[in-house]
Amino acid sequence: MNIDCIGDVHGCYEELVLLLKKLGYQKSNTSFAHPHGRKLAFVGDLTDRGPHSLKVIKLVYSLVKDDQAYYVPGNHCDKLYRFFLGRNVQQKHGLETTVAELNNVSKEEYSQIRKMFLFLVEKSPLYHVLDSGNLVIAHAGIQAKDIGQTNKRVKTFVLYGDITGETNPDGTPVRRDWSKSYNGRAVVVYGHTPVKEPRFLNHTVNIDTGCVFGGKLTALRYPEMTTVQVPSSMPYVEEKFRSFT
Ligand SMILES: [Mn+2]
Repeated sequence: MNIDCIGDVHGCYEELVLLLKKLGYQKSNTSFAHPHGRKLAFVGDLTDRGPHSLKVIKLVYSLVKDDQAYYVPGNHCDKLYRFFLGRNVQQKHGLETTVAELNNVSKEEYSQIRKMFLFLVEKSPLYHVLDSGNLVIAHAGIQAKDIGQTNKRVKTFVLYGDITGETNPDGTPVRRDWSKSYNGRAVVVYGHTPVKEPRFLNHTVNIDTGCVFGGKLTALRYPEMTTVQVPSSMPYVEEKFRSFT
């Protein structure tokens, strides 16, 4: 099973198309396909902050519908999902940019995009277990003992990471480095925490290289375990990147 895993896109549509082309995907109707039958896997956070969230939703919807891609939701996807369901969610931390795009399309297009996004979230698992259990795609990661489980605690972990409930001085949630103690045999590919370069540790790979913060959009080729990247067109925001010691 050959899969190209894609990090957090956050509305960076142009970078995504460039990355798909660089990976060898070719345009077919509304989506893309690989001549050697490779598949894509998105680690979630398709929207918010970047310039073209709606185009990213449409493209990933087409890819998933055509069985060219796997998708798992991220915390931003979960919030947009609840927005589309009419729940009272705060339009901040990037959601406001996606809502602004939605306010600029016709009623017909709005309901079309809403349907596409509900399909994506409702038809996808919280995390994907692929290649006979050798590969797991989870937005913020998952602990080995939780693979196969889907309770509320696992959902929070998969969407938000190993949070303590405390906040850093800058207001961001404190996140523990779960990958440091990951002891599973399956390779866990995840995103959520922007890093300057893909981070390989204990059979885990963080491929969120902060495209929306001016970093790069990264793909991890599985099982080759090599990366392919395109630079971001967004302004660089140094403080958004996490460094590990
Ligand atoms: Mn993200």
